[in-house]
Amino acid sequence: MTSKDDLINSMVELEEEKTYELVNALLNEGTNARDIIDILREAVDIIGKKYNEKEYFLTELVMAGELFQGSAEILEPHLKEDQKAEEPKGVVVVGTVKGDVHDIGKNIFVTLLKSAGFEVHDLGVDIPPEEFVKKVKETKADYVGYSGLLTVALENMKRTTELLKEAGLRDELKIIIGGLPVDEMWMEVAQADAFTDNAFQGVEKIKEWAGDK
Ligand code: B12
Repeated sequence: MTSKDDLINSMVELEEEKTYELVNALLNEGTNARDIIDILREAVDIIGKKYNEKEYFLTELVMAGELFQGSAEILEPHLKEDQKAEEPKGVVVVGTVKGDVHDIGKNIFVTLLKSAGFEVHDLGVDIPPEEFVKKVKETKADYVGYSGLLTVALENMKRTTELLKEAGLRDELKIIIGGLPVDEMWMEVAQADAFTDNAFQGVEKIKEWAGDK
């Protein structure tokens, strides 16, 4: 039997092949794909601590991001929920706000949302407010998700909502914010409708808004 610690160790050591092998092994042994994502996140936290202690550097953090994304691709088919409806359950525009390039968490949220049957437009990272507004108009989005891990992200979340208001789009939309530091204060400043530091909860929130609980 593959243990959770084997996967954590292999990810922390940034062993690419071994990490993918262990992800596959855990899946084959019946471990839930969501639980595997949680294990990987634990490993990223350890990598982050090593970075703070100057044992690891930016290169290692970037590699960790790539490993996480590669593992998420293996897990994606196993995250699919029962999808009877052909029509998407709603249109969601997602992006990491201007000034911030962290995208590991955002990518997980996007993967889960697609798996849950939503049409998702992922803008990427370092996205200026104007680009959110343009995409919301173009896609007639129902929901918007801002991701941000840096303290400076908050100001740009706020600015994005203000621009959506100016464009007359805010009332038709529900906005959710996500990322490690977000809390109720962030939600209020960003004038969002919900916040979470957990991608699964974020998807549950959007499903609730879409009337699909
Ligand atoms: C990996 C990492 C990086 C990588 C990012 C790689 C990538 N492709 O994303 C790189 C090396 C690029 C990086 C760069 C920097 N980083 Co960095 N980084 C991290 C680290 C270690 C992990 C972040 C992570 O990916 N966690 C794992 C994911 C899965 O968790 P998550 O992001 O929280 O996402 C989950 C939820 O929050 C949620 N979620 C996320 N987004 C969204 C969106 C929505 C809509 C929803 C619903 C949910 C949701 O879903 C996810 C799963 O549940 C953190 C420390 C830490 N332990 O968190 C520092 C950290 C975030 N970084 C930090 C800093 C300072 C930087 C740099 C400024 C460093 C530098 N000196 O250059 C640069 C900034 C560059 C920039 N302009 O953005 C600080 C931020 C401090 C602050 N308060 O502002 C942290 C906290 C480290 C620290 N303690 O100092 N970093």
